[in-house]
Amino acid sequence: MRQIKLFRICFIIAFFSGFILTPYSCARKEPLSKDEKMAWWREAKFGLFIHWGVYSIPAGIWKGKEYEIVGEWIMASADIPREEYEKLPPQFNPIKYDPAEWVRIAKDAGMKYIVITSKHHDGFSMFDTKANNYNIVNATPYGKDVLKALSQECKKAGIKFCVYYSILDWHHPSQESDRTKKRNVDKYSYNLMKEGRKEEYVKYMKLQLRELIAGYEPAVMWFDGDWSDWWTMEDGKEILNFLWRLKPDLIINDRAAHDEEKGTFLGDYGSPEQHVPKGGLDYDWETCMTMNDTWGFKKNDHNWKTTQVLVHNLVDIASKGGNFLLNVGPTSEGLIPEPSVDRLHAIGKWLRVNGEAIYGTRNWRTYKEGPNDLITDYYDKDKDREVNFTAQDIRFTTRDNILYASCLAWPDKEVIIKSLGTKSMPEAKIADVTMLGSDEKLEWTLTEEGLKIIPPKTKPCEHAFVFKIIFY
Ligand code: FHN
Repeated sequence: MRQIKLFRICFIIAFFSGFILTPYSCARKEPLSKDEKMAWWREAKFGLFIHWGVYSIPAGIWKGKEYEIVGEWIMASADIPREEYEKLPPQFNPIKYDPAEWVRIAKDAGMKYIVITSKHHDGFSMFDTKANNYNIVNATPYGKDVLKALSQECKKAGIKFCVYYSILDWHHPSQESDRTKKRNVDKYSYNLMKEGRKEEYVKYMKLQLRELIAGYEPAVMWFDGDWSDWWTMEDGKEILNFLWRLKPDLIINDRAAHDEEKGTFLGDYGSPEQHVPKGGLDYDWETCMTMNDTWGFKKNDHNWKTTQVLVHNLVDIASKGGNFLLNVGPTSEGLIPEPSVDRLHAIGKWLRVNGEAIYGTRNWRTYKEGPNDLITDYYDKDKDREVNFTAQDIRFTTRDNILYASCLAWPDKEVIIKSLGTKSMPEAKIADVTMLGSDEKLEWTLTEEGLKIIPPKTKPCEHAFVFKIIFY
């Protein structure tokens, strides 16, 4: 009798001291707030986009003809009938695919999440779906689930695994591509939903989305391809709610339900593509960008952005409060192209010195000083992307009582940060000024005109140079 009494007393103490997780305490009373859900994503700042599919076999060339458009659009741009395109999966055998190496490359680059195409517009699934046999396990000699392997390596490495999913589907029997009907962008083909087939296709989509949530636990669902007339905002809203019932903390981008005319969207963040919004956006956003001019691999696309241009994009995006999703298009053998790997390594090297000015920061009262802006309309292949920045071209990020001022060129003489002048910011009480990566003591004075800093003699890195300004 005494033991039972003693047990009861211990249980009550343990329960109220929280040592015992009860359904009540471990099942949250209320769902995650948006800020709680987005916290890791806002900290992360930099992710890897991977466009990988059977389109990496033609790699931009079909029956000897080179196609201008991005590699993953070859089925539409070369008007390839389904039966013809279906001859590609039996040739797909990425024996050099090494998911651990891909994750190592991403981690070395300083990336915190990976978004990979689970199914692009061509309808071919790069994961083990039961929805049909048109997938990497059932339709290729490779026969293994590349997404499963990557998700496992991401988990081991502490990198968030995320998936891209295309709403439109050029292979599914419910749809047909109608090239006579152009979208507002003339090079994009148009896909139509056959009469009475939409319900069947939405069911198919939901089966695959359920498989992706249950089997791969993605942190982000990156939708794309919602521009066909047969897909409405209502459809998008329904699919978002369907997913949030399955995974309440799932982050979803804007592309399942966005109204281009009104500029409105449902989902957790905006996804400007191939450009950086001029002054940033007043909601969560992520610029997605290619390193050359294609998302999916093209053997003859060598128009690579320099590491300097990529680092400047990363700094500019962070100064405006956004995330940077930088793309690679692996080959049909399963290799990330060498020029991409080199650039990712160089960006990682820069971040190992300057990462504290990017990760977990937010935009300051102004994002920039200086005369120049990035040239980031990357759809124009011929436009020169290099900008002759000066040391007075500065981008700001901040966290707590620290301001980071990133000069987009080496300051070989005194730098003046005008935004900190005693006239423009009388309340600024500066305790210390250093340069990230340098242990040289810096001379600085705060004047009406601005914070004047004599830079260190030795460069601590390349591409962009960060003053760390600590306020009292
Ligand atoms: O049509 C796709 C394209 O192939 C690629 O996936 C990009 C990536 O953001 N999204 C669409 C074009 O906006």
